[in-house]
Amino acid sequence: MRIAPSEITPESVYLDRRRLLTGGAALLAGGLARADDDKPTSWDVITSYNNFYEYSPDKHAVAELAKNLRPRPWAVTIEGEVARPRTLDVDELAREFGVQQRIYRLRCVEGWSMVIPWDGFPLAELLKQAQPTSRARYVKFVTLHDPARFYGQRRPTLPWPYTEGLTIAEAMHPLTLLATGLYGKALPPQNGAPLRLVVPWKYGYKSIKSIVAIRLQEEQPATTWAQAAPGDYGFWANVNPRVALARGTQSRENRVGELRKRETLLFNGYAEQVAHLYAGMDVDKLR
Ligand SMILES: Nc1nc2c(c(=O)[nH]1)N[C@H]1C(S)=C(S)[C@@H](COP(=O)(O)O)O[C@H]1N2
Ligand SMILES: [Mo]
Repeated sequence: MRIAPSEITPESVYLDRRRLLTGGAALLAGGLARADDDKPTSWDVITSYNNFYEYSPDKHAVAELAKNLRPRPWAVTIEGEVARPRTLDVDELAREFGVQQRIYRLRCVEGWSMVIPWDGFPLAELLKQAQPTSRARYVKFVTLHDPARFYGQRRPTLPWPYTEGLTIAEAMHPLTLLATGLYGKALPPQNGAPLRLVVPWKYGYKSIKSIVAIRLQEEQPATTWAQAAPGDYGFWANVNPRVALARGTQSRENRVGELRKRETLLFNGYAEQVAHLYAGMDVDKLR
C-alpha cells in the first residue's frame, strides 16, 4: 500500500491527536503509559542522535552516513523452528500485518532516554503466522551484513552481523513491536530502516535495526553486545534502576532535551504489563 503525502500526519497534528488519546484508547492499546509526562521527543532529535555502529560509534555522524542504506527492496526471512518458514518483502509484510501507532519510551544504557511514536505491528502476529514448533524457545534477530553499505562493518568494532535475541514469551508479548515507521513516515535509515525491533521495557541495544532474519531456535542466541562487553550487556537487559552495570549506576536518566534527570523506572515503566514474564525469577539477578 502506497501512502499519499496528503495522508501523512504532520507532526503538530499528530501531537494534538495524541493528547486526545491519552485518556483512554492509547492507554488501553498498551502503547504508552503516563500521559503528559511522556511528551514525544521531536522528529529532529529522534533522527539526528542515533546509535548505529554499522555506520559509526559517533551518534551525530550516523544520520549523514546512513543516507546510503537503500532500504528497498528488502527481504526478511522467518526461519528455524517454524512450520511455515518464509522469505518476504518488507512492504508485503507491512501490508499483511497492517500498521499501528505506538508511543514508547526508549532507554539506552548510556543514560539517555526518548519518547518515540513508532509505526509498526506486533512481532507476535508474524510469529503466530509462521507457526513456531514446540522446540522454539528463543527468537534470534540478525541485521544485514554488507560492508559495502555499512562502513562500520569494515572494522571489527563489534562481532558482525549485529545479533539480538528474546525468549519466545518476550517475543510474543503484545508490546514487542516490529517498527516500519516514525511519526507516520517511513523509518529513516538512521533509525534502522526498513524494519527494526522495539522492546520498550529493555535497554535500547535489544531494539535491533535493519533486520534481515528472524530465527526461532531451541538455544539462547549469542548476542552482539553481550559478547563485546559482558559486564555491561547481557541477554536479558531489562531496564532496572536497582542494578548497576560495569559502566555505572542505571538509577537515573536524562530525557534528551531536558535539564533535570529523571528516576529510571523498573522495566522502563512497563512493569504492570511485563513483570509476569519474569515470575519466579529474581529480576535483579538477570543481566
Ligand atoms: N543493528 C544495530 N541495531 C541497533 C544498534 C546498532 O548499533 N546496530 N544500536 C542499539 C542501541 S545501543 C540503541 S540505544 C538503539 C538506538 O535507536 P535509535 O538510534 O533509533 O534511537 O538502537 C539499537 N539497535
Ligand atoms: Mo543504547
